[in-house]
Amino acid sequence: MVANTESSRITLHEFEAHPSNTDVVVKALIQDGGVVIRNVVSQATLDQIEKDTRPYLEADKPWKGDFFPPETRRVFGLAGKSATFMKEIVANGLYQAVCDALLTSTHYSYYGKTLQESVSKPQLNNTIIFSIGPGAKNQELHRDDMIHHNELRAITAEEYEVGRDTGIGFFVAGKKTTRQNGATRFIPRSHLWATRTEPSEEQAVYAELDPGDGFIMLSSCFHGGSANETQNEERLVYSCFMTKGYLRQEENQYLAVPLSKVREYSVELQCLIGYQVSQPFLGWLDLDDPRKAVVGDAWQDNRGDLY
Ligand SMILES: O=C(O)CCC(=O)C(=O)O
Ligand SMILES: [Fe+2]
Repeated sequence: MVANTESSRITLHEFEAHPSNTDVVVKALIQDGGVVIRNVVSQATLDQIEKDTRPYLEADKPWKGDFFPPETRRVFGLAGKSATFMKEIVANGLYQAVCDALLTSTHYSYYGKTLQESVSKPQLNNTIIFSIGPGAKNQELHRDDMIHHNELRAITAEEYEVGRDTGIGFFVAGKKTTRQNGATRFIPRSHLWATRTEPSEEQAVYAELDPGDGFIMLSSCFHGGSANETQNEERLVYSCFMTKGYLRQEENQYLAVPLSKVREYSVELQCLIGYQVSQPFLGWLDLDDPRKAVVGDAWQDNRGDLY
């Protein structure tokens, strides 16, 4: 993937989807803001996710307003609709390790004379499938961290500090994505810009992916879904974002996902969906861990972990 202007001739890094690549992916993200990940999921996994979600995609209606072109269809609330999406994409080992490295927050505050350490782990921000149909126009370039009012100053990659980004996205191709059919385009290194810097289309590159490949991107990067100039190809992308544990989730997981579905997941996935406390004291239920609601009567008091 190469930028199409002289000024931003950048070749993006590509890595295999293995957790042993966490450090190199983190480094590449700090440098470029986005990185291609090869072989995230198999065709069989893509088929299963499509089987789980195609009916919802078909039932979706055109967007009112101009954030999405009318030819785009979406599915949300994937935790309640496709366990395969959750286990194979959201919980992907490399993606989660990268999110842990860049979105975990550790805060120190005195309780009397004791300096108390509080750790806030990343949580799921949203889950969306994007199907861009033939004839769709470009979605405008935007930064997804606008949702968290993330006002940033311009820096160099060397000055990047963990904590600057409020989210990290993962876009996995359900079908081959090309420049012609509407691949996600993004501006490399725009995560280093001040927030109020105007983007220009000439700086964008296209995340062209084979089915099952993925693209990890910092939320502060300018990007957008692209025009589908083909006659009959669907641009299908399975996406999710993670965010910091102390920020509000973009997609309200507590309303989007029935508790009966949450109960079917591993403890790790339940925590990612939002059934965990962000230390100190954020998100409690009866001053206890919110997993209490998932576990029910068998719950053992876990109040000590709030703080
Ligand atoms: O469809 C895409 O490739 C990206 C969509 C997007 O960026 C958004 O809806 O925020
Ligand atoms: Fe976006």
